[in-house]
Amino acid sequence: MKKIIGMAAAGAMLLALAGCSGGGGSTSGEGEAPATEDLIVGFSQVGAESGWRAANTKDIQAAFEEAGIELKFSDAQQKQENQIKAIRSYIQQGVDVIAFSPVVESGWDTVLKEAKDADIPVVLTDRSVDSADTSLYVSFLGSDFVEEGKKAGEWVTEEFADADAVKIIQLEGTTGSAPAIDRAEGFADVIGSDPKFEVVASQTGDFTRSGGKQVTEALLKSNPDVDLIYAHNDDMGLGAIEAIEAAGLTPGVDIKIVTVDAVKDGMQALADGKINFIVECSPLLGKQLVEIVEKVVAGEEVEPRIVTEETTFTQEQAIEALPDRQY
Ligand code: GYE
Repeated sequence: MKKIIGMAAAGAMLLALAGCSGGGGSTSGEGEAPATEDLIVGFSQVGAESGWRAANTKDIQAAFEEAGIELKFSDAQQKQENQIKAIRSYIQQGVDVIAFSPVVESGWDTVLKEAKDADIPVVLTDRSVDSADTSLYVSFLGSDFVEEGKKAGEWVTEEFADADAVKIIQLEGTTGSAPAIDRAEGFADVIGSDPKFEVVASQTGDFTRSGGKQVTEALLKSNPDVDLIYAHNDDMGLGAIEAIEAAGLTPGVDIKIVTVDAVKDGMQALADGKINFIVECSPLLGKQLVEIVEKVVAGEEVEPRIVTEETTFTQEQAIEALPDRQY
């Protein structure tokens, strides 16, 4: 941290830039930008709830290793209190930058203010916070989840163009998380204008395979005539497949399934005809996160919002893409 402070004061220009990006800054000291091998970044991960998360963790750890930057890593096991503890510990240790993927959207202002007061820049990866004060973090790197929900909804309107009535079960992600809120919103935005679409049940499966299975098992009992399951991630969709098969039905045929992520297991199920459509959400954020960290500590301006580029997959496209799929 001392080195960042020194570096930020190296010239008026640099100072101004550090101020712009919301990064730490000071008015005293002199020196060079900190050497990569001296940097320490603290990262607080959501957990290990899904294939997406596993790929994201692996990619971030690999990118920092390749860049020669020390990464302190902690797994919050899907609990906000654990993330707050981890962030406080990184502040105490005086790391150069804190990065984290917030499990839920709200309740971060106090701890983010503590980081700001300690002059430690914070980068949000993957999920956002709902803090009104956007100076509490320097950048948010991740997908546009509303857009993902819209893409799922658009596929559904085309797929069921000729149907008169469509009953839908929605498997929601972790309650209060940005992807659960936004994927529900984007989907509802698109299908909501046509009354033939009815969401007969919507419950959280916490982004896990077992959650998706349990919720689907229960919901199929009260809604045996459902036409479609919209799962906020592949893992819950894969759990739903197990529940549908256990009920003696054929996933992808009797009940259609649309999911988000496009991790290998999901893509395999899509290629096998058990899932009908997947909206991609890329977990490969490591390289971009390293770039942001390097810019922030060099006092350069960083984009406040960096949106991940992603596509969608049909069953045919999944068969083609699978052999080269990285995650
Ligand atoms: O879609 C899901 C994971 O935040 C984008 O979290 C991420 C989501 C991802 O558990 O599989």
